[in-house]
Amino acid sequence: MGDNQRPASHPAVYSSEFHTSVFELDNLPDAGLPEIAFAGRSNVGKSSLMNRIFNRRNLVKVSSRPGYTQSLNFFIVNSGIYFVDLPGYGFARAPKHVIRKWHRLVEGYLENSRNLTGVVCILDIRRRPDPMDIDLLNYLHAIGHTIWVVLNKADKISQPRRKARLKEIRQALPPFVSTTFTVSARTGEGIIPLLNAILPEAD
Ligand SMILES: Nc1nc2c(ncn2[C@@H]2O[C@H](COP(=O)(O)OP(=O)(O)OP(=O)(O)O)[C@@H](O)[C@H]2O)c(=O)[nH]1
Ligand SMILES: [Mg+2]
Repeated sequence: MGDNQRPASHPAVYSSEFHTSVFELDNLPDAGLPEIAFAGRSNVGKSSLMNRIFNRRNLVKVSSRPGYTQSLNFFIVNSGIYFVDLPGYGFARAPKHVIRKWHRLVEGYLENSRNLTGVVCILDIRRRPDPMDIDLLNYLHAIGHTIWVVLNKADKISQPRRKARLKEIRQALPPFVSTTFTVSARTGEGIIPLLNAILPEAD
């Protein structure tokens, strides 16, 4: 499990590598490492955000086609923590059996992983959180997970319009969400404050 031999792009992440893709709950890795999961609506930029954090162009597979990520994808960060890319929800055209499988896999993981430190819940800053987003947040809160709410694609909203967007989004979020992180996977804006929150003990 060597490092990337790349210059440190960020004070908190100095190495990242793909570990495994999990399609069945029986195959979850049992290394006992702490895990941080990335969840959110399909196409919101989960995989892109992870690439940005890793400073890798395509370590995590990205597609403009919604529903691209279908498995739980485990990456080892800084040789000691898993970042887990989850398949997105709300992919309207997904066949029913795919949606059922998503629920089994993702919920089974979220409810049973003993190593989950928290879940990064990603929203599109251009859109009001919808009932599926709110359901996910309430569900994670109910099962006791730490949640970081991230508003991605900030590059798509001009500075003058941001304040009103943030206000609208925050009003729609459940009251237990006290902080949001505005980021752009495309430009890298906001990534350092996010990492400082999710990796508090990083150098
Ligand atoms: N403008 C802009 N586009 C983004 C940003 N993040 C992701 N995208 C684009 O959004 C699309 C979806 O990105 P992904 O990272 O594959 O999204 P995902 O959430 O992993 O999607 P699924 O795997 O389908 O759940 C791609 O075309 C990305 O290039 C961002 O910060 N800004
Ligand atoms: Mg993805």
